[in-house]
Amino acid sequence: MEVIAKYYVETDLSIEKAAEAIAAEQSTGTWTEVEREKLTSDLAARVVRAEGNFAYIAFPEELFEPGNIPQYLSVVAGNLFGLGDLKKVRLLDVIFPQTLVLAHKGPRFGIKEARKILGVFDRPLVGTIIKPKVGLSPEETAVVAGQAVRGGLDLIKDDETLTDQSFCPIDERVVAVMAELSKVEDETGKKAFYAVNVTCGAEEILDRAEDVIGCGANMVMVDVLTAGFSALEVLSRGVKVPIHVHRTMHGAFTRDRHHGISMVPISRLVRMAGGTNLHTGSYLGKMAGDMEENDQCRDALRDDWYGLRPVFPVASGGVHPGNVRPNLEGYGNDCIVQAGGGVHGHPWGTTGGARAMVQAVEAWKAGSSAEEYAKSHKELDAALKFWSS
Ligand code: CAP
Ligand code: MG
Repeated sequence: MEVIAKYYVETDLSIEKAAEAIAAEQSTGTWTEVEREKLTSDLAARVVRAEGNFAYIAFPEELFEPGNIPQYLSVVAGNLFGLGDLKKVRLLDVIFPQTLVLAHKGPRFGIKEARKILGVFDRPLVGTIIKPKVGLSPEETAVVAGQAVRGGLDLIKDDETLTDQSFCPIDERVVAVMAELSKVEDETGKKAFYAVNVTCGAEEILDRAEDVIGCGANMVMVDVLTAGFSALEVLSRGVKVPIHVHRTMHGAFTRDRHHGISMVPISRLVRMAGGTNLHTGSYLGKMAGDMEENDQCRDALRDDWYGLRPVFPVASGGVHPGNVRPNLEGYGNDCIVQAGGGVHGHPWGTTGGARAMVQAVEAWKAGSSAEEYAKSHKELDAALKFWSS
């Protein structure tokens, strides 16, 4: 079997020569002929197709160490980006054979399992990011979380830069937030996840996750691109809670459509490594994105794939009740739509913003425009007026 990688390439060489250069550099070759290369020909990658600006390279499966995602990336997304003969090159997708996919357990908690915990089956999940993103005390964080769940939200998450800083020790934050969420559940029956950001060094991340779960956490979060895919996989194999995967730093290599790495292979690797939710970009928000790529990420996360559990795509970044609809039209029911400023910046505060987000999702489910639905839902009406001004 082979691993097939698809690249976009800009070069002054012929596309065939450029494809051959990628195949050689990423398998058995280098810049000049080496006598003993003949001994390794069974591991040589080959050019499957090269035309226009696209190159398809087939790598022998034996080149890959099963279970070693860092090594997979060193092959398909390694030195090639530095080859002088390539002016621009972008890794668009990677198709792994079943044996390599199943060298990974995938999500312990997929969409179905996460929904079962919440008791929410028939609509997108709605979440928020605690804002301000840093600086609140554990108690202040808990107040915001409680207000959000009272407004009907299913998921509260730490922001990507909040971990265990002196101003908000992680254990104290988890204890305070989970106590507040439990109080809200007792009063309202509403269950919610609190995704605690356990991002830290590889030697410590599992201990940190186990520690916060011991404090009552029902979900952990990891910044997969700064912590690493191995950190995610250690978590998914080690802890028995769903994992929210943030992609901060992705913009360094995903946003240039002609150079870097698409979110599509990242999505496949996050599913293999066991994430439950993955930020894959909003269809209309503040972050630069590509709708077609969002679709491809959605499908990579949710389509049948050798039995690996499906993963929630997360629409986030500049989302507010007035732009929920295009995100749900893109991702459909099995997604998470979340807003930070779009909840806490509501004129009536966090609970009002949460209710407005929930109402925007209800409007989509009912096939109604947000404007029409707002006529009978005051928090949504206030949000539309506030953010349209
Ligand atoms: C959103 C967010 C998320 C972005 C990341 C932020 O806040 O918390 O990190 O969603 O982008 O810090 O920007 P707002 P992406 O809702 O206030 O924008 O989801 O594209 O990875
Ligand atoms: Mg953030």
